[in-house]
Amino acid sequence: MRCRALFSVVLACLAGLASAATGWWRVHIHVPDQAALQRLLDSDVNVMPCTPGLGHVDAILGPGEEFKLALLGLDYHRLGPVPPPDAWKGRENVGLTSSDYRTAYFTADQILAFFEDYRSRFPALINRFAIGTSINGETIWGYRIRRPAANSGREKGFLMIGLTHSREWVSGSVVMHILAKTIEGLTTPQTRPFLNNQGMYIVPILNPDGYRFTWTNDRFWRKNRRNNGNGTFGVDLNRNYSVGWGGAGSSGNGSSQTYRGTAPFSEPETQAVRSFNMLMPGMVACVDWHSFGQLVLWPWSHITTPPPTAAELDRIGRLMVTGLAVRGQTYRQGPAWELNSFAAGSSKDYFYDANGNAPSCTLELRDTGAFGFALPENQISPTQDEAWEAVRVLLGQFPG
Ligand code: 0X9
Ligand code: ZN
Repeated sequence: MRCRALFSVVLACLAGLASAATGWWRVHIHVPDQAALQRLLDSDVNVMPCTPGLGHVDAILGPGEEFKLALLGLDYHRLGPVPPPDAWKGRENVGLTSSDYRTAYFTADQILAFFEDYRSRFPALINRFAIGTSINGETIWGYRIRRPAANSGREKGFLMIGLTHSREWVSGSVVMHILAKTIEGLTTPQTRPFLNNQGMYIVPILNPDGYRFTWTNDRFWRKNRRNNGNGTFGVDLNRNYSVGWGGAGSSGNGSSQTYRGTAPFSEPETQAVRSFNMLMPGMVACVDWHSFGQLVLWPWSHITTPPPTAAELDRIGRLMVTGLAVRGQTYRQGPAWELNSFAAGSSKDYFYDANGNAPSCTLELRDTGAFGFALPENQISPTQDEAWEAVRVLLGQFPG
C-alpha cells in the first residue's frame, strides 16, 4: 500500500515537472462528492468557488502546479491558457476621467476618487464614514446617499458591498454605477420622487489590501492580506461572518482560498461592515456584489433548511432575474447551497439574520465562465446596466 502511494507521488511529481514550463492554465476539476470538494477547498489550489455545483470546480494553476491535483486524487482537464497573474502589473490607466468608469477598470485610488468627486459635488446628499481599518492599515469607507429631508434616520436602508473578493473587479465597477445612478435619480425631476425615505449605503472596497494586491502582484488574489503566521496569507472574508461559521464549504487551512480565519469576525474588514450595518438602522436589503456566474444567491449558505422567508426571497429573486435580463443575459436565482455550494460564514447569511430576515444575497455578476474574473472591459457597462436593474427591483420592494 505504502509502495503504491509512493509510486503515485512519484508519478504526480513527474507530471508536475512535465508541465513545469507550460505557463498558467484554467482547469476543470471533476469533483465527485462533498468530501472531494472539501479536500479541494482545504488545499492551496487556486479554486474558483463560484463555479461549483457538485460535479466540478474550476481553478487556475501555475507552472508545475498540476501535480497538486494528482496528489489530491482528482481528475481534471485543461480549459485553456490564462495570462500570468502579474500580466496586469503596470497597466493602470492613469489618465482616466470619472466618465470612463463604464469602459475601464479603476484602481483603488481611482474608485475612491470617483466617490469623493461625487461627494464634493453633492455634499447635501452624500455622507462618508470611516467604518474600519484593513489589516494593512487602510481606512475602509462607507457612503450614505439620501435626501437631506430624510434626516430622521428612519429611512429604509439598502446595503451594497463591493470588492469583498479582490479579483472580482467588475463588482467595483458596479458599485460606482450604483452611486452614479442613485445621484442621477435624486437630481433629476420626476413625477414620483426617487429614494423617498430610502437610503443607499455603499461600501465600495471592503477589501482594499487585497484589491491593491491584484493590481500590483497577483490578478487572481481573492482573500484579504492577513499574515496567518505560518507562511500563508489571507482570510476569505466571505467565510468569516458568524452565521454558520466553521461549517461546510469553508476551510481551517491558511493556504486555502476559503480559509475562514481563527474566529467569526476575526478580520477587521468584516468587523467594519458589521458595524456600518449596525450603526445605520433599518437595513431592509443587502447585496454583496461578486463575480462570476450570473447568479442571485439567497440564504442559506450553510444549511439546506429553507429560511423563514424563502417564498418572499424567491418572489423577489424572480423579479431581479427579469431586471438582470435587460442586456440580454440569463441570470439564475435560488438558495445558495443549492445553486452554488455550501459556503458557511458568508455575508448573505449574516446580514439576513442580523437584519431580521431582510433579503440578503450574494450577487454573482458576469460572466458564466468564458472570461471569469478577467471580464473584458467592453462588458463593464452592460454588466453595470443589468446590475442597476436588480437594484431598482429591490428599491421597488421597499418603498419609502
Ligand atoms: O465562494 C464565494 O464566496 C462566492 N463565490 S465567489 O466566486 N464570488 O467567491 C459564493 C458564495 C455564495 N454562497 C454559497 N455558495 N453558498
Ligand atoms: Zn466572490
